[in-house]
Amino acid sequence: MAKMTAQEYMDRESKYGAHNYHPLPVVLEKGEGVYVWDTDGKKYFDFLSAYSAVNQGHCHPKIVDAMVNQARTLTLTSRAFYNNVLGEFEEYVTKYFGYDKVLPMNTGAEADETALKLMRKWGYMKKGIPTNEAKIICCNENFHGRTISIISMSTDPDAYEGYGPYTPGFVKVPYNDLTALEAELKDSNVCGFIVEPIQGEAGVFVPDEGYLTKAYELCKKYNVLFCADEVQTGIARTGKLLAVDHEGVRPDVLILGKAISGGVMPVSCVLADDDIMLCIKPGEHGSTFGGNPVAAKVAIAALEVVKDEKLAENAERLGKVFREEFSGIQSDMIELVRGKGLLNAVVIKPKGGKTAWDVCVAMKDNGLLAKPTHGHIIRFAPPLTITEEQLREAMNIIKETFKQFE
Ligand code: IF1
Repeated sequence: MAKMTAQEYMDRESKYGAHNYHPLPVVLEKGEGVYVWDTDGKKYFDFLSAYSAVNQGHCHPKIVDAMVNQARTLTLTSRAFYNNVLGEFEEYVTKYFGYDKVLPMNTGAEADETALKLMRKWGYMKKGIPTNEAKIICCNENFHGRTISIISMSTDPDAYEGYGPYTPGFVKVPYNDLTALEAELKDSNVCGFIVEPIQGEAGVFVPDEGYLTKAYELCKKYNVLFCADEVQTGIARTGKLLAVDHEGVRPDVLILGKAISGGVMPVSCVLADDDIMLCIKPGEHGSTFGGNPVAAKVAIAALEVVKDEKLAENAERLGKVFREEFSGIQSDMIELVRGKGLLNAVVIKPKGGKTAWDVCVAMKDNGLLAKPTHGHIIRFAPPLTITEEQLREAMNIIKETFKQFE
């Protein structure tokens, strides 16, 4: 059978798949390290890394081997029974991040939902908040996932419009605004504050130095749990193991996802100490696949790769190279570049009717994949395994592309 054309692949998705995305017109077939190939054999730098799920590079052999070996042995027991692998993961990941306990889930949204439930439980059982009165503070322009309760926190109409009625009990405050945060923390019914250490989807908003530290201190002052959603910023992406490590803040509740599996399958989890985590009793929360043996082995391998290959250090060093090189590009379409480690974004000024989308399509034609967010921002997030030589080659593609719009 003759190979399908790229258009035929795209048409088939459009015919049989829900239209809940508008992908860049490229059909990928293979991934290895920082590269992906399309169905016509064209090679690209992947500068999205599946929204920071592929920090260890595509199809990392150590992670894939861990997956295949366990998949041939025992894939799923459910939590109705014990198995020999879940405890190994639980011990490894709690020691790796320095917490008493872990609650394993699958997607980032499920881990966020778990964190919301955990903070409410703690609020009732330990803070004495009256039943069904618990409130959680969240930030404007947040992104924590796509479930009904999570979009009830959202200020982005694309995320929440048409999905009401919304879950009550969320109080929104401006991001990076300690005064607004403290004003709401004074409400004794507040059990938690959930925050992205850097707002990814909003366009890589890095808060002021000290914001996370002061926010944490305010939470302690008012006996409120500080919850960091590190689904996108965690696992070495910003140049430290966790983005909160830049300020030495230790969240009461830590949410991980995406690259905790190296992008080979959905793995997520919530970490907390006993006085919080043990508020959830047997039978009060769970998931069929949460912490399954394959996920457990994959996550251990993915986290070992982060340490063995010093991915945080690499992200820290090459992130600086990226931002320096980018600030040297002469283009009146580039408004500014911002980010931390290898989580960066460029704000694009439309020119002659050309937008960030057009730049991304042109970069695609030149062999580099990235995607705009919120119309005029392009996120650049390559796998953290990228070498300096590969980064500079990618930078040349980006520079050449912007020249095409002069
Ligand atoms: C999409 C971006 C969006 C996340 C944070 C939880 C989740 C995410 C901080 C939920 C997921 C993904 C979702 C994906 C695109 C991407 C994303 F911010 F990374 F760019 F959408 F905003 N917390 N982010 O970033 O994790 O349930 O997806 O495993 O929905 O289009 P998930």
